[in-house]
Amino acid sequence: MGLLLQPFFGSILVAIAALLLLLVETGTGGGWCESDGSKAASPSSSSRPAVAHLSPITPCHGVGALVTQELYDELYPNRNKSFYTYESFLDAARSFPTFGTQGSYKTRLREIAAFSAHVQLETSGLFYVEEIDQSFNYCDNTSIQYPCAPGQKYFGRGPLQLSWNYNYGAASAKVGANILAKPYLVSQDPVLAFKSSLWFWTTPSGTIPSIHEVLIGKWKPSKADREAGRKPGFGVTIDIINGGFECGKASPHPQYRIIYFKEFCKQLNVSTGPNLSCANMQPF
Ligand SMILES: *[C@@H]1O[C@H](CO)[C@@H](O)[C@H](O)[C@H]1NC(C)=O
Ligand SMILES: *[C@@H]1O[C@H](CO)[C@@H](O)[C@H](O)[C@H]1NC(C)=O
Ligand SMILES: *[C@@H]1O[C@H](CO)[C@@H](O)[C@H](O)[C@H]1NC(C)=O
Ligand SMILES: CC(=O)N[C@H]1CO[C@H](CO)[C@@H](O)[C@@H]1O
Repeated sequence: MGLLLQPFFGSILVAIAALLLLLVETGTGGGWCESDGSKAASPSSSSRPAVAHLSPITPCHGVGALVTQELYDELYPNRNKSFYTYESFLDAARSFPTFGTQGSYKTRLREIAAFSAHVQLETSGLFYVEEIDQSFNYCDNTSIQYPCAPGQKYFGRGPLQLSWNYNYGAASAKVGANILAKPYLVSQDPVLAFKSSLWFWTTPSGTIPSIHEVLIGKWKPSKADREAGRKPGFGVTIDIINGGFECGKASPHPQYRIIYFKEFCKQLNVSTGPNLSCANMQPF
């Protein structure tokens, strides 16, 4: 993924976001999660407001049962509110229904924490839509299956900053738009932006597992994985997302990803699990 390393944007926008949220919340309900009873479970006083409205009982199956609009705002207070809307998040998630919906309640929360951590590093918490430095074209011209379209650049776009022509190419059939031919569409449509990231999150590639299957405990390292030091845990999700630049070497980025992950786990009241670092893992 194209890298962005930006500090948190503490800002008065947060206050405005809260106001906007109040205005829209009544109309949106639980998105596609019509009979979501989790909001009703809100206790009124809690030292951890981020988890106060989460219920271990999820009467419907979408990720919206877990990530309510209220939690979405708490996880991404600095997001670009005219682009990364809650509705577009739910819309995109409908096409990738395993995201945040499999495993125990704690497992699902940990997946949201991991997603939020990577999103924090990649886009400063859904603030950026496109990579800041757009000078590099991320065109791997050895990809015969997904050749770069003339004049197009495949720098990071969307929540996880999808990069490289081969990713845009492989994602195209699954996100419902030819983003290999027109990568700029990803920055124009928030649903497409979320879809491109959720596609990456939930889709294995050859011997590389999906981040989703690592986090739900489905991935079992092969002999080659074990020899490469890859073990189940958050560390290997860094390897999947950007191992070539961040794993098996000294790099500041994975340390930030881990810091963010710990923060989000704390916010969601869930343990981080083992093997957080990829410093001793070879890149995929
Ligand atoms: C935020 O979204 C709006 C609307 O899509 C866009 O015009 C603006 O450039 C975005 N801001 C950033 C920092 O990407
Ligand atoms: C592929 O890219 C490399 C490096 O940018 C360049 O030297 C080479 O000529 C390109 N090959 C083709 C077939 O375009
Ligand atoms: C956090 O999790 C622990 C252990 O699962 C539980 O005992 C505690 O009540 C939770 N706290 C909140 C605020 O949800
Ligand atoms: C290096 C390291 O911390 N490895 C741990 C990864 O997680 C497994 C399962 O909990 C542990 O047994 C390893 O010690």
